Amino acid sequence: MHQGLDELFSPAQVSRDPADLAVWGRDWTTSYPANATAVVFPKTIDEVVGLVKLANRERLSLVPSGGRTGLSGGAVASNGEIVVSFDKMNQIIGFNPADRLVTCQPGLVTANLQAFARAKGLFYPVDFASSGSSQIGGNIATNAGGIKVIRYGLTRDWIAGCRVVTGSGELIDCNHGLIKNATGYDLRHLFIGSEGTLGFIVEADVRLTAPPEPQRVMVLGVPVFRDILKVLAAFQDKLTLSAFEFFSDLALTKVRAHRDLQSPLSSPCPFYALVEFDESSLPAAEAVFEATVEAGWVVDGVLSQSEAQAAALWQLREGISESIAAYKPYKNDLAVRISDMPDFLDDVDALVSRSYPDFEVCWYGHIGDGNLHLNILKPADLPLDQFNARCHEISPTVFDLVAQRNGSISAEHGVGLLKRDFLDYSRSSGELGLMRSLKNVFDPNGIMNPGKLLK
Ligand code: 2HG
Ligand code: ZN
Repeated sequence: MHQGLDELFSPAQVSRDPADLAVWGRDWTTSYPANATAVVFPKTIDEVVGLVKLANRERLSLVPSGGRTGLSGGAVASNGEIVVSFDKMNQIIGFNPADRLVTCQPGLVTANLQAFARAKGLFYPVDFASSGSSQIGGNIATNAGGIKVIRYGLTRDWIAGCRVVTGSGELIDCNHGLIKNATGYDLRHLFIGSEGTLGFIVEADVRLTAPPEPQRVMVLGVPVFRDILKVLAAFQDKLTLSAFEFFSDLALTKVRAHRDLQSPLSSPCPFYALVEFDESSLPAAEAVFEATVEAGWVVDGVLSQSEAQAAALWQLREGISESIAAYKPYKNDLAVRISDMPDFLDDVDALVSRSYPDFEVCWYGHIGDGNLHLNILKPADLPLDQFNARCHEISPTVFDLVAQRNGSISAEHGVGLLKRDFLDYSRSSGELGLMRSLKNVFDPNGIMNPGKLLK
């Protein structure tokens, strides 16, 4: 089957082994079956060009695959597609200290990029729980966010250039690592966040920066949901934050049970905020902490005294997603402006408590970026399809609350398959029409990750 693949690649670079197809045919989403025809492992850009040309000639569908840590089904192959894994294009191929640029292949694991930057006395600030397996190409294709966005922005902000093989098999070189380049449409930004629907990112120039001071972490107990925003404003008024995260007590219970972790405070609280900042801001942070206690927004808090303690506090937040995976959670990744967040929280909270009195609802996320992760946990005795059907019934109402505020139905997890049919809650029909036209320009035969992002 697909003989052309065997002409293009060595036997070690093509697999049709069902065990491999089951692994490379999916990401971290649980609702879509893996059903790939083959997985290929290109080693060079030329091989990717050859593959895309072959796919155009023979009308083969290609699904790009990085670390497969996505949560929206963007890298799932359910319809007999060929998975294109970048696992064998995983090297750093250049470093220029004067430009502070690393040139890397798309399969480079995020944590390896972070470690490389550290070894050079520099810092790659985009970080998330999946950094040990996610790959830079996938991060770019989804414009990955994570836990430091409040200070350092998203993946988009760190990509100074990229080489891309478009859906018609043309290799283009975008922006060449320049800081300034006012020569018209910046195609680089079209590919960032395009979820493999326009082309394959085959090389990237990633910007590094100076490392921050040592960091301190506080975890605060906040009894009232919307008061978390008052706490955020109080901190932001007095210091620059590296992170401002939150989680509910239910989320804490799950992560503690899963990883056998200590409770951060002496008694439980309905919500917690995790604040990270430079060590030199400690006096300011302590003063803000006292003011928030006096105001009645915060009831208790803990401050890291060592790097190990900071890491332990971070586990309470970063381990949540993994700790609830076994509950087959129905995921929402919502964003509104910070100024809209207090009322949005009230409305979503009221809606889910009304709609799901019998379900556990797990709240956490990057509230400092206006981004909420709302995970509805499946009761053990409810079949998955019935559970998903019940959640689907409410989704339009949740998305209405998002749309009323011009928010986003996918803040950082992408659209993939999971949010595709709801895209019009966040994008106008005019925008969707233009997005489809762009897709046709870059991928005229519709071979690039078909069915993802756009119908
Ligand atoms: C996180 O912030 C990740 O932990 C995963 O974006 C969120 O599992 C989720 O819903
Ligand atoms: Zn997140």
